[in-house]
Amino acid sequence: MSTSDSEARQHVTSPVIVHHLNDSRSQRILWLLEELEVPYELKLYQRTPERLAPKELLDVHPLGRAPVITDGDVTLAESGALVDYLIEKYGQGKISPSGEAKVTDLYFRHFAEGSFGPLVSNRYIYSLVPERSPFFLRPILRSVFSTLDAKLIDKPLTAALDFIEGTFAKNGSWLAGGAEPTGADYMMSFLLEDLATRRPDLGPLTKAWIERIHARPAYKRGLEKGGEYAYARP
Ligand SMILES: N[C@@H](CCC(=O)N[C@@H](CS)C(=O)NCC(=O)O)C(=O)O
Repeated sequence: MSTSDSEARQHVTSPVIVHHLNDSRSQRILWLLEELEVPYELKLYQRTPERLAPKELLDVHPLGRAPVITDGDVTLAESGALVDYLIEKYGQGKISPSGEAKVTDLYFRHFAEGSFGPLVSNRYIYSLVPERSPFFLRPILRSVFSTLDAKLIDKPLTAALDFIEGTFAKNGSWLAGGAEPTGADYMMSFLLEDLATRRPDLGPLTKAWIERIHARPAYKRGLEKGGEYAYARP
């Protein structure tokens, strides 16, 4: 059997299970698997009233967060690792940028959870803490966290969004350039979708990119299968 026959067979009999949490980063994994046309089984987990993952996810991975996949004997968490793993194992060369695009793709795959994600998450947490506090503390906590946001988040987040907008101006439809999304777009999707629901001043090219993603049939299939996902409906 040739390598490509073996890859094709592997493709059809993929034993991938995605442990998917509603309203979460695991939506980007469903989008990727749909684009790659890899069959997969979905196990759905519902966030608790505190918006945390349910304890059942701890049975799959010691950190109990989404996304996690199991693929035969492999159990893997961390969406950047999953995007790389799935593209390498099941991509059949469909997502293989080269030259400058390869470097840009590498950069954004790491920038997403390494630098950009913490800014997005911290902004969310800073807004959440006062609202989840006893009512008599809220005014003071709002003031403290809004000062923290202004000092620690606003400037780097604005710079990052300008940089992302500039990347679209340079590279066109997708972050690394080219006619199809690459790992960079899968990795950045959840974070910019999330931000779009709370920060309406995203650049026009960034907004158009989100709409381009939402219009893709594979994205829509993933959304339908994954269920509740607040961020696809800004
Ligand atoms: N950097 C990790 C982040 C994982 C993460 O924080 N996932 C969130 C969902 S978006 C989660 O499971 N939250 C529930 C919890 O922390 O209990 C990744 O990209 O996979």
